[in-house]
Amino acid sequence: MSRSPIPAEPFPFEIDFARTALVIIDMQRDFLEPGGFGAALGNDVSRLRSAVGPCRAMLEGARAAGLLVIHTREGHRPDLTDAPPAKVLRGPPDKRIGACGPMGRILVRGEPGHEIIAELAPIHGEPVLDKPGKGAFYQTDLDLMLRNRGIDTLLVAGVTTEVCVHTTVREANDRGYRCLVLSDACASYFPEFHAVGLRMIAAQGGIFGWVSTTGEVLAALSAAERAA
Ligand code: C5J
Repeated sequence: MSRSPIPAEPFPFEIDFARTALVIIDMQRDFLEPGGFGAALGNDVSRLRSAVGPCRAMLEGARAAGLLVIHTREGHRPDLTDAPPAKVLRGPPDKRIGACGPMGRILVRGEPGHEIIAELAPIHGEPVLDKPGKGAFYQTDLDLMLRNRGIDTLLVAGVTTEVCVHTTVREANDRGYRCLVLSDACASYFPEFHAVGLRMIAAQGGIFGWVSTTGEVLAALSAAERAA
């Protein structure tokens, strides 16, 4: 596929879609639905819904164009051996990681709450990466997967903007990947953190990466496909 500059902050983003993957961060029931981890922390989970439609549109576009799509999930082994006590021992015991909630044990792999929401369910051939931390590179084989596929550019979407999206973009930046964050396909429980988190990525000449929208990326993808 040819290169098409995408309008972005802090400046237009040159992209080679053949070297690009879509990474959708933690669009799990535990974060987006009542009764999960996000709600247990006292958050209004409805605030994350705005990202679902744009994520879905980007997912469909990426699938149609044959891009590598990687879904991540934050969560822990049922015995919690991979969950640092400093992460678990917070808040009331009945709302902690591993406690039983309406969607099963909170933030535990294999439980209903750990699954990706139905609208964005992975399909055959799309790797699902289980991660114990905020960043998608921490204690996972993401870097290996990307390098094996010749990927150097990431389209990043998901939740939450200032936590797992930000941590992943920072990790990717340090590893030499170019990240384009899709502003409308990310969301936070705190709208002000979402806005400032995106500004932090693009500030200082793009200190961590670039920020654009799903519509701009899909338009560039269509143009690249037409030119191919
Ligand atoms: C959080 C995440 N917010 N996926 N995780 O704890 O952003």
